Order: sequence, then C-alpha cells, then structure tokens
Amino acid sequence: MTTERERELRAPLDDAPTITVEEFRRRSRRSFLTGAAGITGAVLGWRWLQNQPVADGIPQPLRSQLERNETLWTRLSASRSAPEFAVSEATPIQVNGRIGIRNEIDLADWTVRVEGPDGELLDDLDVAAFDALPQRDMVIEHKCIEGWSSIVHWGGVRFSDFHQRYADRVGDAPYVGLETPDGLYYVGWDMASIMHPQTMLALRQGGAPLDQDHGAPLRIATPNKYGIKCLKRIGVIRYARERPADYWAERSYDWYAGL
Ligand SMILES: Nc1nc2c(c(=O)[nH]1)N[C@H]1C(S)=C(S)[C@@H](COP(=O)(O)O)O[C@H]1N2
Ligand SMILES: [Mo]
Repeated sequence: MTTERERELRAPLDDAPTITVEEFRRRSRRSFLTGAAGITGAVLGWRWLQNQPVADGIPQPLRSQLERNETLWTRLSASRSAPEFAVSEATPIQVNGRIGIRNEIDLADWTVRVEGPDGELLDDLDVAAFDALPQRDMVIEHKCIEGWSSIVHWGGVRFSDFHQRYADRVGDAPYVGLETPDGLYYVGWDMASIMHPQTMLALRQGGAPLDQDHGAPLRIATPNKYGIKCLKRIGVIRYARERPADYWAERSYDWYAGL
C-alpha cells in the first residue's frame, strides 16, 4: 500500500525529465570532455602562474589580485563602521601573542619615536603627551585570526587625532609602520585604515591603564582588522611611502588582514 508520505517523496522523481539511453550517453561524453578541458586548463593555468615573475614571494598575477582587493577594501572601509557595544557587554580580554613584549619595561622611561617618511625624527612622546590628546572610548569586537573574539572596552586616542600634529610634515605618505621598542614585532597599515575613526592608539582597557601583557602603555586597537595588526607596546610609529614590513605578512598571512 502506498502511503501519503511515499507519494510525497516520489512526486519529484515522477516529475523529473526522462531521457533516452542515447541522450544519456551524449551528455556523459560532453561532461567528460568539459571536465577534461577544465583539468587541462587548470594545469596550464598553474604552469603559466609558476612562470610569472614573483613579487613579495607571490606570483605577480596573484599579487595584482591582492592589490585590487586592497584598493577595493580601502574604498569600502572609509564609509563603513563595525558595530559598537555597551560598556556592560565588555569582558576581560585574554592575553595572546607576546612577541616583542616578553620582558617587563619601566613605563616611566617609555617613549614612542614618531618618524617621517625620510626616517627623520618628528617627535619622542611620553605617556603624558598621549593623555593630553582628545580621549575617546569604544567597545568593539576584537577578532583573532586563530578563531576567538571578545568584546573589549578600549580607551585612548584616535590615530586620526594623533595624526593632526604631523599632517603637514608627512605629506601624502600612504602607509604607517609600527614596531615594538625591541623591533621584534612590527606591522604595516595603509593610511585609510589607520585613519578610520575606529582605529585607536589605546592607553586603557576596561577603564584601567593597560597592563604589560596587553601592551602597556600604548597599543593599537580596532574592530576592522584582525588582532595580528593590533601591535602591543608601540615603540615606533613611522610614516612611510612604501608598504612597511609586517611580521605575519612575512609568514604568509594577508598583509591587509581586513575585516
Ligand atoms: N607586540 C605584540 N603585539 C601583538 C601580538 C604579539 O605577539 N606581540 N599579537 C597580536 C595578536 S595575534 C592578537 S590577537 C592581539 C591580542 O591582544 P591581547 O593579548 O590584548 O588579547 O595582540 C596582537 N598584538
Ligand atoms: Mo591574534
């Protein structure tokens, strides 16, 4: 006996078009040929790619695609903001990544060197200099490339406010590089991303000054790039005409690391 359920299940089969054996063979042959052409194309394409000039360890055509993505992202990011949260939603952030911050430093001795695109020293700033700039808070989602994220309450100075002091001296340098005082960790940012209103030179986390594991006295914070770009314990801020060296990009992660 055919149940209602069985009829329901069979209905789509009954509706399916039937084809002759000949038609079936013709179609199989065609899909075999299409598949073979696809594989040949992929192999030839791969060989072609292997013979192309290499830039930054990546074949030029792929590099060009990355650069197109970057231009696209740069245009998008200026008009786009990540969500912000209530202070009550923030949780303490775990410690992740200690390259360049393994030893304790004397915060009273700390300064950050600000350098122009020709390597010239523009400033040597202590914590008080950052305290004197306009302060802002933001509660955003910090995302780590390893797969965790957390809602963090940051306090500090927008990079764009900091930049006002140097705008007329650095011309149109399109990049900014940041380094730990020992130079062991370093990241590169494009100007559009670092000037985004949600990119902050953070002094505080959860309303209190940063502790050393989280980058005291000064680190970068943003919801718009992965944590790998959020360098802790800034020792150097360098305006640059060329794309700055980047620790994780040198280890095959995307230089842009945008979200
Ligand atoms: N100096 C330095 N900054 C760093 C890292 C690091 O190893 N060294 N790791 C990065 C990574 S991968 C992440 S996810 C965040 C983590 O910040 P947190 O330790 O405050 O959670 O710091 C970033 N900044
Ligand atoms: Mo990370």
